[in-house]
Amino acid sequence: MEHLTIASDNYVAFTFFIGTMAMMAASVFFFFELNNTSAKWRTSVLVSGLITFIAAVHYYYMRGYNLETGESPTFFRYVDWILTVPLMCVEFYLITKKAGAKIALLWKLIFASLVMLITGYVGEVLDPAQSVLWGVLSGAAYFYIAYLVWFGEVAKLAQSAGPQVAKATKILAWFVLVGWAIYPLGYILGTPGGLFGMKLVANAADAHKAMDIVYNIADAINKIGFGLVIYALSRKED
Ligand SMILES: *C/C=C(C)/C=C/C=C(C)/C=C/C1=C(C)CCCC1(C)C
Repeated sequence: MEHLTIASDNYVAFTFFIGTMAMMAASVFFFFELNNTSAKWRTSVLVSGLITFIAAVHYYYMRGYNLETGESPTFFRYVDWILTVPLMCVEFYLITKKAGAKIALLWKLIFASLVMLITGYVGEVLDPAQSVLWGVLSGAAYFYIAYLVWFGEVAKLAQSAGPQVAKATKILAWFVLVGWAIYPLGYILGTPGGLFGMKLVANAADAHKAMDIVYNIADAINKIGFGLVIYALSRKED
């Protein structure tokens, strides 16, 4: 069998490798810190750990796939997102539950996140010729989630859940608005439709590389950062 090493200029493989390590380290941290977490916040911190753990397993796989084939592990990327993004919705639900969040709010968030991801997958894999259309549909679901956490039910409930929860929810809302917005940038770089027909990376192979690097950076920021905000909240309020 051929022995595969990461070439020093292979930034895609490098970010898959660093992503694997970062997700593993974050998972160990969240899981071990459960011992020092009050009962009130234990489920939230556990979910933070599950998000990074699921990502660590996928990253380990995607790292190997990318190294062996040189291609984008798009299918496993989306399997990861389909598991972890709804878990981030669970985080919003858990921290606003004390202020009276209903299970219907959780389903609304999960439904919107599934629409966002399924339409994104269709645009990347099943119907790339119409990638702009699918990207716009996905973006609409994304804006709905951003609306819920900035001005809708999540924001309102967080306001009545005490200053610490309100503050943490505002930081998480910034993650959704800025951190999550990195993903459509990767999509625009990597899909044939580009930005409403304008291609930012001409060569298809380079486009996929750019997309993978952007997605890998976004995942590290959003999964680990999101979890750390929840962790910090669990320290301030026990
Ligand atoms: C841990 C993984 C996370 C937080 C993934 C988030 C993914 C998105 C916010 C993806 C959004 C997309 C659009 C808004 C339009 C283009 C297609 C997507 C799926 C890349």
